[in-house]
Order: sequence, then structure tokens, then C-alpha cells
Amino acid sequence: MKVLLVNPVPDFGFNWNFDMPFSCLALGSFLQTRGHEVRIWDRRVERVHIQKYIARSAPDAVCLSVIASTYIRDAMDVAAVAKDAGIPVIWGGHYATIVPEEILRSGLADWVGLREGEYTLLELLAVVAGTQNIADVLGAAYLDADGRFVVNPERPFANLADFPPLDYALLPDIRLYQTAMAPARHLSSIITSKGCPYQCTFCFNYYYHHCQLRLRPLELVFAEIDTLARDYGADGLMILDELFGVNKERLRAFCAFMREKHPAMSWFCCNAVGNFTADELKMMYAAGCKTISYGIESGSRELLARIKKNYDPAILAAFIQQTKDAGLTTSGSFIIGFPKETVAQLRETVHMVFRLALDLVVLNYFSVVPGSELFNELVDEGKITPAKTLQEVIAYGERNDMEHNYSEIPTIDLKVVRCFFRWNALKATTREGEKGSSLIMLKMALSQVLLMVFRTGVRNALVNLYGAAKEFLVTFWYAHAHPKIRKKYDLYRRNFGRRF
Ligand code: B12
Ligand code: SF4
Repeated sequence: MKVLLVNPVPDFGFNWNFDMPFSCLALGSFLQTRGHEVRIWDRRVERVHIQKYIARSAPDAVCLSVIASTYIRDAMDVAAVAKDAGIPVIWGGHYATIVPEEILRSGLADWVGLREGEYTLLELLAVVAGTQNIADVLGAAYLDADGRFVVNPERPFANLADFPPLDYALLPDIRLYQTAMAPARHLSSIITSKGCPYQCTFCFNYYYHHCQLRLRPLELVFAEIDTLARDYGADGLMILDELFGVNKERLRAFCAFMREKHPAMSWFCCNAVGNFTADELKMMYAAGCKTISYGIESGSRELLARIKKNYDPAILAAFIQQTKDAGLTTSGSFIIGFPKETVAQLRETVHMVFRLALDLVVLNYFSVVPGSELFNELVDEGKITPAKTLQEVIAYGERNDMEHNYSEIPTIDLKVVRCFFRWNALKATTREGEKGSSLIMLKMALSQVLLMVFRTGVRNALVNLYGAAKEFLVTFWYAHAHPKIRKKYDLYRRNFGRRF
């Protein structure tokens, strides 16, 4: 069967991040091994007219992968064209799993595959072919003949060893997804595990992964790294796992592989505070790890306990210092504007950011994720009315502009705090005195802008550049204007490294 896997284009603002469409890649690589003819259409980089593309590729099924609510509008446009042409439409992905009924009631989907999609999609394609009954497809959602919404029993997690290594040849051009991040010039992304054992209240890990951390067999991961280096010139890896290196034996095997097989490759990963010993950090550095990003989230003990962030704040400063001592660049991500967060708690976070003197600070606004504990709390408190239509889902989606502020902090304060750290992040420097180690974020931003033209063509690049310029000016404005608010939170550059 001819299967078109579509990664839609998100519908707001400026798109910095061009990670590979992993979901489509994973599904496509698997379906190929089962005899299907697969094509991936990443609409972020191939902005071809929808009617023309569908007519030309003439698929037997159109499958849409929706990772966030911002992808829905474009997915609807593609689905509408496919439905008009009489082609069966299947939706799936992180966000589709949260809102299957809204998707089905829009009339733009025949079926929705929930959670992990390989086997579910394989069976849904059998339904399209008329060789399987929809009622037997675990993990599928649909409307029955009477228009009733039906969710079949959940599909148990598959054994990740059943899935093949990713077939990068399915992508239009892998260079479209490679970025420069000092010292790597062709940074590619990989995923070595799925899920996470923790249960932060703002995350939907519990709902989606049931708090299970599942590891892909290392042979598969190593095969992908070899291919990326040998066939696609990758000299750096961004490891996109939620939590990398939790299993210590596996971490040692991974480091040994990188040291022996790819000594010149640098890599970057995310983890939780406290998960590594000093020796492990040194081992990672020796194996090419350059930066570890930690989810710190808040400087307030009270708030950390409330969001169930699973680390002991007492060890934070020493742990970050240990990471720096191993030679690694430290990155910390924080969320501001949590429901009921107070001005005093935000001040604690700001002071924590200064005190830790991280090399990179990523500070995001809280955005409510359906399926998370905090979403359910906000619904119970009557602050959110769950969406009934896809249009309402889009309206409630992830925004980076604090349109919905559930905290007790004035929105303008949140904007000033975020923009202050964003502005200063542009000047970030890595720990190593190597070439290209200063102003890494600014350089990365500029290289992204150039790549944008290459990725999306001049016309789309101009639209994106307009968005980038606007974002840059807004960041500059909030970071520098409003002196009273800066004073309220001690937002001065000289405070980096200060012990409050
Ligand atoms: C890569 C990635 C991105 C990329 C997306 C690339 C793309 N496809 O266009 C980028 C960087 C753009 C991105 C952005 C965001 N992301 Co993101 N991202 C990820 C990441 C790191 C990997 C996802 C992935 O590819 N996994 C690997 C694949 C193989 O697994 P999978 O995604 O589970 O796919 C399976 C199923 O979903 C299913 N499936 C998928 N598609 C389909 C289609 C069909 C038809 C079927 C049947 C099944 C199916 O089968 C797949 C194979 O098993 C995850 C974290 C993680 N480590 O998982 C976060 C994650 C998905 N992102 C998340 C979030 C919140 C965001 C943002 C909203 C953040 C923000 N506030 O701005 C933005 C939204 C983007 C925007 N501009 O609007 C959350 C999702 C929460 C949610 N959905 O509400 C995650 C889980 C991170 C987290 N823990 O918070 N992201
Ligand atoms: S926020 Fe990160 S650490 Fe917390 S549950 Fe989600 S993936 Fe796990």
C-alpha cells in the first residue's frame, strides 16, 4: 500500500527548531519492513501546494503526525484535501492521543491511533485494505456507525527491539535538519529511549508513557550513530531522550562506544539533577559529551514540591559545580508562571538562576498540557473548560506569549524576566576555550537564519525572518525597558554568579 506520512507545519511564530520528524521516520522505517511503500512529507521543509502534492503522490492512506496543538491547523488543511479526494485519513502522535474525539468529530479523520503507533498503524492500514476489523485494533479510536465515539483497549507497549533502525533515506535531505552548535558543525539528533520514570505535574509523561522509561537496544542506537557519521557527515549528536543515561551500565557502554568509534564527535543530552556521580560526569566528558541540560524548573522549594519535581534542592548548587568541574557546559531549563506561582517564588527562581551561574539558561513560560495533572487541576477549578472542537483545542494550545496566565504574577513581570534571560542567553559561552566557544547562542541563531533560506526557500524564509526580527525586538524591549520591574527581581547582568 502507498502510505503518505505527514509532519505538519506548526502555525505560529518563528520556527527555530528543525528536529527531524522522528515519529514519521520511526513509523515509515517500520512500515517499510512490512511491505508498505512509504513517503514522508515534512511540510516544514517542503511547502508544496497540498492538492498538487496529494494528486502527484496518489497515496492509499494519508497519516498525520501531530506532536503539539500548533500542528493541528495545518493537519486539518491536509486532511480536508485528502478527504475530498476520497483517501482514508489516519491521525496519531502525542497531541492526537490527547484529543481523539475532537479530531474524529471534525469529520477530518477516519481513525486515530493512540500512543505508540507502529503496530497500531500497521493494523489500521489493514483496516483500509479491508483485511482487518477496526474493533480488533488495539489503541485505535473511531466513531461507530451510530456516530458514537469508541476507544479500543490500550495497546501494551511494544518491545523496542522489534523496531528497525531509522532509515534516514526516507527524509527529503538530512542536511535540512543538521545545525551548528559549537564545536559541532553538523549536529544531528537521536533518541535512545522513550518516556521517563518521574511524574512532574506539568508533564503528560504519566498519561502518555505511564511513567515507564523504555530503552532502545544499544545495537540499534549504535547503528544509527554509525550511519549518521559515515553517510551524513554528522560530527555532533543532540540526544533528545527525556532522561539520558539513567541506566549506568548502558551509560558506560555508550561512552565506551563513542570514545572508541567516534572520538571526534561531540554530544549533548538532558537529565535530571543528581543523576550522575563526579566520575560519571568525567567519563561522559572524556567520551565527547559537551553539554548537559538539567530540568531545574524553579528556585522555590515549595513550588518544586508542588510540581513533584523529583530532586533534592539542597544538592543543586554542588551538583552543578560538579558538572562544571568535569569540564561540561551546564544548561538549566526553568518554567515561570506556574498556576498560583507568586512574585516571591519567582524572585527565588531568579536568584537561583543567578546563584548557579549556569552557562546556558532556558526560561520558558508555563504552558498547560492536556493530560497533565496541572491541566486536570485547572479544569477542576473552573479555570479551563476542556475543548469540544478542534478550533477550541487550537485556541488553547501552546503559546509562548503568556496569553493564559494562571499565576499570581503580573504578565508583564513574567515577560520582563523571561526576556532578560533570553537576551543574556544570546551571549552564552561554552566552558571550553576552544574555537567557536563564545556567543554560541547568537552564532547558532545566525546559522539558523541562514539555514532557514536553505530549508524553506526565500519566500517562506522571509516570512520566518520577519517573525525572527519581531521576536528579537520584543526580547530586546522587555529585557531593557521597565527598570522598576528589573529592580523588583534584581535583574542586572552583574548578578550572574552572585550568592543571594
Ligand atoms: C522532537 C521533539 C520536538 C520537535 C518536533 C519535530 C517535529 N516532528 O516536527 C520540536 C523541537 C519542533 C518540538 C517542539 C515542541 N515540543 Co516537542 N518534543 C520532541 C521530542 C524531543 C521527541 C519526540 C519524538 O519524535 N519522539 C520519537 C518518536 C519515535 O516517538 P513518538 O513521538 O512518541 O511517536 C510515536 C507516537 O507518537 C505515534 N505517532 C506519531 N505520529 C503518528 C501518526 C499516526 C498516524 C499514528 C497512528 C501514530 C503516530 O507513533 C510514533 C512512533 O512510535 C519529545 C520528547 C521525547 N523525548 O519524546 C518532545 C515533546 C513531544 N514535545 C513536547 C512539547 C510540549 C513541545 C512544544 C509544545 C514545546 C513548547 N512549549 O513550545 C513544542 C511545539 C512545537 C511548536 N512550534 O509549536 C512534549 C509533548 C507534550 C504535549 N504534546 O503536549 C514532549 C513530550 C516533551 C515533554 N516531555 O514535554 N518538539
Ligand atoms: S518533565 Fe521531564 S522529568 Fe518530569 S516527568 Fe516529564 S519528562 Fe520526566
